[in-house]
Amino acid sequence: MLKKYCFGEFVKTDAVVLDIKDEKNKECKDFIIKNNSIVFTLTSEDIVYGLGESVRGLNKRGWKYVSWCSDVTDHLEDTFSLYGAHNFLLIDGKQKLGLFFDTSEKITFDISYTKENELVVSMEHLNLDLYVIKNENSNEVIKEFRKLIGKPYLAPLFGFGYQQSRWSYFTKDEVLDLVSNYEKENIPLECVYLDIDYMEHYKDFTVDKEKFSNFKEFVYKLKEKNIHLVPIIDAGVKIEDGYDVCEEGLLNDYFVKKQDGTNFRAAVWPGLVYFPDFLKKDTRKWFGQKYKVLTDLGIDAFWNDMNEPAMFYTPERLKNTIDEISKLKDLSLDDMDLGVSGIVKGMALSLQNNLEDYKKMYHDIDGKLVCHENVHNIYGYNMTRAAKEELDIIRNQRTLLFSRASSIGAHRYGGIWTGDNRSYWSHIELNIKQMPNLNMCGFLYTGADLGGFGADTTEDLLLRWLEFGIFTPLMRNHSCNGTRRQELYLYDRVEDFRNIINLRYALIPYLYSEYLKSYHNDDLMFKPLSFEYEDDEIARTIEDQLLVGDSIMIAPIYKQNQNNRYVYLPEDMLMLRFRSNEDYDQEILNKGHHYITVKLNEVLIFVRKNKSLILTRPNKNVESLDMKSLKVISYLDSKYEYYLDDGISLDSNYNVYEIEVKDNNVVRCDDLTIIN
Ligand code: MIG
Repeated sequence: MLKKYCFGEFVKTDAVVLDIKDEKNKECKDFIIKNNSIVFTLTSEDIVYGLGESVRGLNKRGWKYVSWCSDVTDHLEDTFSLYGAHNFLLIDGKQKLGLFFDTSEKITFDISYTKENELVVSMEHLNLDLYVIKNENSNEVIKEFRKLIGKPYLAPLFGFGYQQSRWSYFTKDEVLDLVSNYEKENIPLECVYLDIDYMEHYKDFTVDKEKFSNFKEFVYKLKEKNIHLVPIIDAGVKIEDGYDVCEEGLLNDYFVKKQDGTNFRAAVWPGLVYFPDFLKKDTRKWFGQKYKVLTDLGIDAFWNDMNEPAMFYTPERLKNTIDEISKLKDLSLDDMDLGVSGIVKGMALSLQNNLEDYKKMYHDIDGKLVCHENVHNIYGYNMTRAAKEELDIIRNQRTLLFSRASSIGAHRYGGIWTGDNRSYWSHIELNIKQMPNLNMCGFLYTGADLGGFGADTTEDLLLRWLEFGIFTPLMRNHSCNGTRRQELYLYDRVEDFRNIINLRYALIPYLYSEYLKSYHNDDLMFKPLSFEYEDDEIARTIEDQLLVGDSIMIAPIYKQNQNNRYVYLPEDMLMLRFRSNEDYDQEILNKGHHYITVKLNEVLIFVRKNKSLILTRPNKNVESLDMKSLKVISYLDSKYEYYLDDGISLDSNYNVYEIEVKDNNVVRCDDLTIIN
């Protein structure tokens, strides 16, 4: 059952693709309205899933969250908002209730924070469409919700390869050096990222001619090796005479305005910038077509950054801050008290991403000026939409594309990565817990900065994180400048890293097939155990074991110096302990509690009863994988439906190959070759 309740008015988000009629004033027993809040009653047993990219657990109970796309480098337990505004919740109790709060405005979720048995959803003004989905079964709620919001972005198959990033690889030589090191160590490599320093003065759609001379030749040279370069595109457009993007934007009125109609300015990496008004169709068309500058040079992959939008300061605020602070300049040393230091610190810190500055931005929506505050959460979404819509026209095939800021709706246009995490063990755990919630909100092509973006990594953390990362569709190792380097060949355990990456490549047929299933069947690729083992009270509360696709369960290690972990099996399973795709042992474990040894170079995969895992022979890149030669590891008899498409066409015209195992023999495999 799906019902829609409309409250107030807000700028259309286009998050929903179905036309559902409003239940107008009809009574609904599922919630009550109190002032500017919608209140739902929870029982103590209810689990509340959802909110996609947010901190804390898989179960969101016991905290409050604010949907407000934020450029934040602290992903801590008390961080209210990250980069995404993913307003979907699933209450898993006796009945399952899916709730989607469709709005462009800021919204707060108090989930058993103020009162244990209440979910209170508040806004400054209740301007939203609330969709309520009811079903007996969590999987069915998700299916219905995903139908409501439309098919997710579909990544190219090469997007499942191993990707290496860093802020930044500064020159062509640095990139070539990286590539040759991966070659030397025989570690597969699919994509190399170009962070902001590849540009001329951080100007979008330019390439620094000195550091990256003959760029096209360079792109094609890497293409020959099947390596894709992935340049970053930032939201802000540098203000500079003679810079075509700036001049065209000015000429055609494509930028975000101030209330008086002049263009809004702020500073980001290029210095002063204008922000394209992505809420305008014309702006989207124009900006999206700009990607052609790079696709003409052979580029087929992009990441969109700083599109909350992030700003370092506005010129007005900086000037005002300097003026205010300089008023203090005649104070004597004895006057330098805490109050003065508080003022100075406070002003400096509030230069960045200041709400008052967002309130000074205006969008032109069908000729009406709309304050940015009311549409903030759909800004990054529309940048990605601009890129995707035009790239599809320009390239007529899949482009690898993902964004930092997003809200539901954006899932149709690109993937997302989870932003500036840190090399913390707790951030591996966060990554694990975010995956199912992101899938629920429609984001399938997603992943975290493996190894951690901020702070210095360690070899064991990087290895453990990759051991989880081999399951995430977006598998990218990225790190901040100034931190310890994270390229795999730099470490003593290079053989372990090679084995892990090879295992990832061996798993690509399975992962891609399960990804396609989630796409076509509106399912989760990463599922909490409760979705499949509903009546198992222990399984219901487990947050650090996940089902990945239909056949397997994983139990990653996310703590330092721990070569053992507790694993709960909701049914008998076949445990595979991989040291490499070839070197593994297997053991049948009974339903129940286990304490299992997992050495630093080992990965556990649990095959469910009457299911099978498929693997291929790894190779140096996705292009060279034989997706139709498969090894099958089955636990008892099984039938596996192998989904496969060409990995690059915009539409996924997929085939389903059936692999049937009976009495330890593959008795059916359609057109596939079975390997040992
Ligand atoms: O202000 O482009 O999240 O991945 O390396 C920082 C530099 C801007 C933030 C992104 C990060 C990227 C960095 N960017």
